[in-house]
Amino acid sequence: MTRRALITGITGQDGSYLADYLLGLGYEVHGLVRRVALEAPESRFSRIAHILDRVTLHPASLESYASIFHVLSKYEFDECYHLAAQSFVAESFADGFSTMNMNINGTHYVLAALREVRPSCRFYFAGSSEMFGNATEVPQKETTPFQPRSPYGISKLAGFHLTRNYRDAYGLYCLSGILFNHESPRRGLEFVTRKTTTTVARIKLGLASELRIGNLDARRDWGHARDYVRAMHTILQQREPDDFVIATGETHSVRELCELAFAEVDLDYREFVKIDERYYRPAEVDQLIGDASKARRVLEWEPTYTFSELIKEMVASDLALVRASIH
Ligand code: NAP
Ligand code: F7E
Repeated sequence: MTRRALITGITGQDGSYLADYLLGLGYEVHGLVRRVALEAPESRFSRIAHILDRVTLHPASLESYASIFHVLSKYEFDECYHLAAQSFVAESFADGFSTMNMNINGTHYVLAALREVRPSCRFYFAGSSEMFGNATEVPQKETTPFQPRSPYGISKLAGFHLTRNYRDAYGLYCLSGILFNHESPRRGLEFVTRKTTTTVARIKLGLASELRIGNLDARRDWGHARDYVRAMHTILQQREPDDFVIATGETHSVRELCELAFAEVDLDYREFVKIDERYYRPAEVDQLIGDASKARRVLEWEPTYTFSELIKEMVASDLALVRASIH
């Protein structure tokens, strides 16, 4: 029988790749979108334009329990991937209240509505390595204590605990993926990888002269979103619900990212990168590196992209996009 999945945040980077992946597996895919997305489809649907005729979209907001309840009552969903969130860490410092409201209450609304009308639907929560924050253990795994350093990290930790509590208290099949940074040509322009690769393309094609950036020494474990959505699906197919760290096990600095991205177009990053303190965070997470050995062992999950393949693909994609915008 055809399986039916609901993706909140289907218009985002992960939601769009997950929709591609689930359609490929023969799923009936539904997405929850903000009304504004329906009103400005050209820009808001750019990542799912190629599958719009194959997915069913429902207007709903993370701020409205009623809208979420309504969608969940209408269809018998087998799986729910809760990816919608205010996902930009820097923005969470600028407006911690909105981030908390959306990410904590939004998650609670989805869980509460599922419990009410679809208790048999499996639920995936998009947890984050930002929950580890100032980690006391290197590399970080499922048992590493959480020490979030941003309102975003705190909101994700609350969502993680809500998810665990619904599992323990009400017996729902619900779990969290604790995903380290994952990127792609569909990454939002504000995140450091995409900001770098798109600016590299603009510099190469004569449309920009510098890349203004913050902390070059921050280190992250960067994987490819395509690999990570595959992990989301596999996590939800296990007999018992359980939480998993998903990561590559490698860490690279923002400086290395810049060096690599500029080298792709035969430029020296030192000539173009300018430090701009506006991009420093009030509390930085200096380094993250994940230990995904449990996922490798239990899920047989492995990343297929290396860091340099990821950055190569992003630079090539941004060069093509910028070229197309010129002609
Ligand atoms: P993203 O590109 O920023 O996508 C976020 C999605 O959430 C978009 O579809 C957005 O809709 C939707 N959304 C935001 N506020 C909403 C609201 N009030 N009501 C309904 N929808 C709302 O994020 P992503 O990179 O795909 O990440 C997916 C999830 O994984 C997020 O929860 C993120 O926090 C988490 N995560 C990401 C990473 C990573 O490295 N990418 C790592 C760990 C965890 P619009 O298109 O309308 O804005
Ligand atoms: O920053 C440093 C910045 O914004 C990465 C989200 O998907 O992954 C993402 O969160 C690092 C930080 O991602 C700039 O200070 C330097 O140390 O690309 P980012 P993030 O904050 O790691 C986690 C796992 C999530 O869950 C989130 O949803 O790069 N950095 N200079 C900069 N960052 C940005 N954005 N811009 C700069 O100019």
